[in-house]
Amino acid sequence: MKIQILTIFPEMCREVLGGSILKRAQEKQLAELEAVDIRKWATGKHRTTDEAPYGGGPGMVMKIEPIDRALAELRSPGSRVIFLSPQGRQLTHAVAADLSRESHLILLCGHYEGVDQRVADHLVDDEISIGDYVLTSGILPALVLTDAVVRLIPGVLGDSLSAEQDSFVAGALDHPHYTRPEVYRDWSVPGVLLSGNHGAIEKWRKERAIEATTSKRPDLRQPDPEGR
Ligand code: 9D3
Repeated sequence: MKIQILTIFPEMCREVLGGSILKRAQEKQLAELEAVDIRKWATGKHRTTDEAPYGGGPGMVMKIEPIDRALAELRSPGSRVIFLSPQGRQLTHAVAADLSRESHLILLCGHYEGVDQRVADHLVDDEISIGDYVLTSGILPALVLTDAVVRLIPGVLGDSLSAEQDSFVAGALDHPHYTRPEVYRDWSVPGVLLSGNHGAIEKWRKERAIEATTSKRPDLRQPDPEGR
């Protein structure tokens, strides 16, 4: 899968795209991740990408022409252009899973007060937000979306991890995890985890996961196969 992040601050993305899981995905040739500078398609002496809003008011608005030219050049037959915007549908695990099956994503980031409305109305295929809080730009949302999508591409994580995650992660919280020491101050590790009884450990983990979900995130609770 190819993901291109279209922004006026490509440097801000490159650091994140070159680290950890995202780096490994690229080394394994499962993903090609690129930050692309909108300014490349800006014209004039000052390569302007933004101007004052029609109708007045504070701040600047990103111009449509450089974005249109950029998208015309970057789009491919199977590409999906996603505008990161506070007005988009919210990113969830299900949306990320859907996007992980695409072959080419172009993620358009807004900056300043916003982007000329004609971009959202005529030039993009999809509009996505990462949640109801105000950020300063669409860059972090584009990186969040990239991270959530790339880790779902088959082969990027270990196979055991990915199989588990499909049936589980989207619908419930994880069970608690412990490592050494067995006792720290007077806080001890639950005895069942030291018992060597794998059946009992599996049962304990399932129960703790359900318990955590019910008490902390009841909205995520999904009925078990027996409908409870
Ligand atoms: C300060 C201007 N705001 C008026 C209430 C509008 C506004 C413009 C631009 C708010 C945020 C932004 C920058 N944010 C994004 O581009 C963005 C975003 C976000 O802020 N929160 C969650 N998801 C996203 S996706 C893109």
